[in-house]
Amino acid sequence: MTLSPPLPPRDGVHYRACNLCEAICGLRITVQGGQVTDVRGDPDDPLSRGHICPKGAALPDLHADPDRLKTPMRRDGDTWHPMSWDDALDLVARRLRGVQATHGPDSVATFQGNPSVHNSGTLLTAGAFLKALGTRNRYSATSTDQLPHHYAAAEMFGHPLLLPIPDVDRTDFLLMLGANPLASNGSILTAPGMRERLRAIRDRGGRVVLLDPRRTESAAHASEYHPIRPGSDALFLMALLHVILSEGLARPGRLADVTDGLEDLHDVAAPYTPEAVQAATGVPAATTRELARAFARAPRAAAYGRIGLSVQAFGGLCQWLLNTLNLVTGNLDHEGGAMVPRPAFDLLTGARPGQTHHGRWHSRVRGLPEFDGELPNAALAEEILTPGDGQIRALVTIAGNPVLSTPGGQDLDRALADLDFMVSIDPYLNETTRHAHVILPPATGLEVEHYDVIFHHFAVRATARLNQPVFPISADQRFDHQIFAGLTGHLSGKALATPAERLDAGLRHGPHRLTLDDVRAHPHGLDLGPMQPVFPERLLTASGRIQALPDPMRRDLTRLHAALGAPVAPLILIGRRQLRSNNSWMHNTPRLMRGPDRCTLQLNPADAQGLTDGQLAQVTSRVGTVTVPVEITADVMPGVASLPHGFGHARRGAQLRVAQAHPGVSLNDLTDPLLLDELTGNAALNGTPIQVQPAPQVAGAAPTAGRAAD
Ligand SMILES: Nc1nc2c(c(=O)[nH]1)N[C@H]1C(S)=C(S)[C@@H](COP(=O)(O)OP(=O)(O)OC[C@H]3O[C@@H](n4cnc5c(=O)[nH]c(N)nc54)[C@H](O)[C@@H]3O)O[C@H]1N2
Ligand SMILES: Nc1nc2c(c(=O)[nH]1)N[C@H]1C(S)=C(S)[C@@H](COP(=O)(O)OP(=O)(O)OC[C@H]3O[C@@H](n4cnc5c(=O)[nH]c(N)nc54)[C@H](O)[C@@H]3O)O[C@H]1N2
Ligand code: SF4
Ligand SMILES: [Mo]
Repeated sequence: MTLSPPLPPRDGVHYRACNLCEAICGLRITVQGGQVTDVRGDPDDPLSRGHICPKGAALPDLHADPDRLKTPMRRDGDTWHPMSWDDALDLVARRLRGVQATHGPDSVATFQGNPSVHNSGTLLTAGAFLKALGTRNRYSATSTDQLPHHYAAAEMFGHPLLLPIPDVDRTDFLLMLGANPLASNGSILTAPGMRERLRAIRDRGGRVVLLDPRRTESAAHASEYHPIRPGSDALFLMALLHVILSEGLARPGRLADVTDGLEDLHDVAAPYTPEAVQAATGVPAATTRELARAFARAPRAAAYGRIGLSVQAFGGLCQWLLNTLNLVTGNLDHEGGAMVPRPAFDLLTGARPGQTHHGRWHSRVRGLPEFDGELPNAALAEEILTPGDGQIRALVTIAGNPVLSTPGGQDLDRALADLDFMVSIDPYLNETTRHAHVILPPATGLEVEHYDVIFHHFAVRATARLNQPVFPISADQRFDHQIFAGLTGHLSGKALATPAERLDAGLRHGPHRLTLDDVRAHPHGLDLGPMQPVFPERLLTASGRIQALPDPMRRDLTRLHAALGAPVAPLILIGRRQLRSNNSWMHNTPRLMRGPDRCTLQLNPADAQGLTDGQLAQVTSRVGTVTVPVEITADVMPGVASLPHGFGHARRGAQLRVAQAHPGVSLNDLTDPLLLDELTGNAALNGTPIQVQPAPQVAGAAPTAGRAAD
């Protein structure tokens, strides 16, 4: 097969937002002679105001990556053959329906990864494909990520997307736990340029307090940093609540009239004095008391916690407690507190009260509950590997690399090799998609039209911006939405509305009554103003009231109480994000991989056990062993080790030449699929007990950090 040549981009300056992470920075991209010659932040973007990070600048490299796939590929043993789109879509639909005809509708599973929410084409069309497929075995990155946020929002406010965002631009006190926006650029907090936004809080006399087991990049920009033991945050937050309620500092304000359960919080928090939780959290009782009083007395304060508070054993309780602290201090739905954004394209338009579901069905092997139509992905490998009625026999992956991103990834790696059929909608042949029988590679990055449907829901300021493609695609390429439209057509005969049609309709019905043309006419983005109060009007609980103490949370407190005196493992592993990584998938970009290898195990000097900086250590958990260089640093607290996720590129059969030269090891070869937040089913990726020892010396062998795990 010969490919049609790519078309050159139009010379001149292109404005579009970066869709790689949640910051959605406006970019100014210059093209000369068919080449991108410059990428910088767009100073006229009303949200990002010129911010950019190294990944945004690397978008042209992603575009030019010789390893990126552009035409469908079919695997025959270990060799891959290109095929036409018509043949590929037809083959995939036939094979999926064939497996379902033999083994039942749920024998086909789906996994949706992170970039599917960063691409409006995928987001607005993949749902119809999943519906046509009709399986209950749906999985996504949500259950290794923000599921506890959704769970708490659904229980307290009636919808998983009613997520309060810290109003960082107007607050006087930001209490931040388990988030590192200086590396991640913010999450469930679309506020590009957090360095400047944190500085502005301090400059106006406010306070930024960070609690994290690791003194992170963000700690340097906080007013103060306190180490906290992994997984103990719910105890710490309970102690804050205890002080506020027992010292009469609660001021829920106008929302008290529309809230149930406020009066029960006092008794529930009673056992959690700062002194009682001190040993478990590592935070001195006096510090906790002072923080509680200062938070309650600050004119405008916001409590915010991200991945560190959701991918842990008490994720659901943590997110409930953060909302509750904001609520009892009068900061929920209040300027400078935590507010629910209302974007121009509003996914909640038309949502009715009492419509959020969970626990309608359960996973077959471990009985884990569904939430909003999805099962916890900690169950995926066992659902493939455990024989019996209802076993998964085929898998569709969409924009995901679960072999590297889900707990016990090596089990999943083994499981995928066992499937009757697997198809991946993904532009790369990576650690996961190498198991596929067919890869359908979409156009991506600077080639796609994109309107951010999700992250405006989490943005500190309402804006609207349409991304026009910089590069035209060749006749052989397809967009995600074309692939899903094609597959849906084959499966059900249904035609899908295009993303542009959906966007236009959504904008017209949204709170700002815009059209896609209105947005198109503003290449730097339309500024629609700061967040506004939305409660009680937008509450979607069946009662129409806020639930301050939902029953599932009340029940889960038994588990939390048991953690108070529980023994702690001597060494606990947590994850780490790095500015120049994007989960598992941008390690193939040379300019992001320059410099020393970054996949190191950070250990406090007290835990070094004779290991010296750079020495190879063997790290073992209940589920696996990896060999990785150590970095001895007082930045991690004693008893805690930190390893970045998304590495582990030594597995054979992928086509990622740059990444394979810096393979590192996969954190998720150590994380344990049995460790969950039992309330929500979210994976507890942070908090894995490990042992560390010097790696055995192999005579004559050069040290390598990677592990050929195949
Ligand atoms: N231990 C540990 N594990 C973690 C985490 C952690 O903190 N610690 N973080 C978790 C979190 S928060 C997340 S979100 C997950 C992320 O993990 P996944 O959701 O599995 O996502 P990625 O690893 O980013 O892989 C993204 C895939 O999407 C493909 N892709 C990129 N652009 C496009 C596109 O436009 N269209 C399509 N169809 N595909 C595209 C890439 O090639 C890549 O294969 O990892 C989770 N895993
Ligand atoms: N550069 C870059 N940016 C990214 C990503 C990326 O991979 N690279 N991934 C994107 C994605 S998918 C997401 S979801 C977001 C995540 O965004 P963030 O949540 O801001 O990401 P992290 O940097 O992982 O920050 C989590 C912090 O929690 C700490 N932590 C771990 N365990 C605990 C604990 O038990 N308690 C407390 N208090 N802290 C704990 C860790 O040390 C870490 O500093 O980032 C997004 N942005
Ligand atoms: S911060 Fe995120 S959105 Fe902004 S340039 Fe970097 S990767 Fe892109
Ligand atoms: Mo994520």
